[in-house]
Amino acid sequence: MTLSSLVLFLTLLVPSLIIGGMELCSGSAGIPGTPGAPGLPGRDGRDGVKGDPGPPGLPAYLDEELQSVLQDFRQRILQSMGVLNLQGTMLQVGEKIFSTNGQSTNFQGINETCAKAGGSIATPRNAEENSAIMSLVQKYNTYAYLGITEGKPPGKFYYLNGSPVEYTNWYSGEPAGKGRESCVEMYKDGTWNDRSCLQYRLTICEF
Ligand code: MAN
Ligand code: CA
Repeated sequence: MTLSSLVLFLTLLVPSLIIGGMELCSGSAGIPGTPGAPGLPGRDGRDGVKGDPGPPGLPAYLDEELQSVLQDFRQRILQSMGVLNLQGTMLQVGEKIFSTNGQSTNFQGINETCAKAGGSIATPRNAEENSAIMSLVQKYNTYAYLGITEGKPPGKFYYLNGSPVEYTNWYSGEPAGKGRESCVEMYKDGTWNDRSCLQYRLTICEF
């Protein structure tokens, strides 16, 4: 028996090896562990193909269920408008509605209040709208700021959307602030004065 076949013989006979001075005993395979937890959901797939068209619908005016829902909406809206009109806090001029909460604050506060309510600060575009705002100023006996501010050059005024004012109703001699008065207040007679934006003025919004 050669030396190499002796080594092979011993290796097969004795299932132990010595590696780097550490003795490892080989045994039979253990029982498999329990399966791992499920993974995270995958990403959304791509959109599927467009479906077939649905069955033909009724024209809206023949759809009784739809018509009854619309009638209920109409009834509810008319009820709410009746209540607001009676309270006198709402004034309709054409498509526009002016309303006040009766509170006074500075120009920035008024803009925030109106935006939160889903509207914007009252901005008269013609004499009729100006009169509606004036009636609220008179009722609450408090001047109101309008949605108009001074831009460049000083003495030139713009709507809050940046376009130059068209309709105006300045008090005689106004605007006279020449860059020192950047907001516009309405007096009780409906005329306008350019004024610092930090006064407390009546909150009137338009919707
Ligand atoms: C007077 C006028 C106005 C001006 C105010 C400011 O009423 O000069 O033009 O805006 O004072 O207090
Ligand atoms: Ca002024």
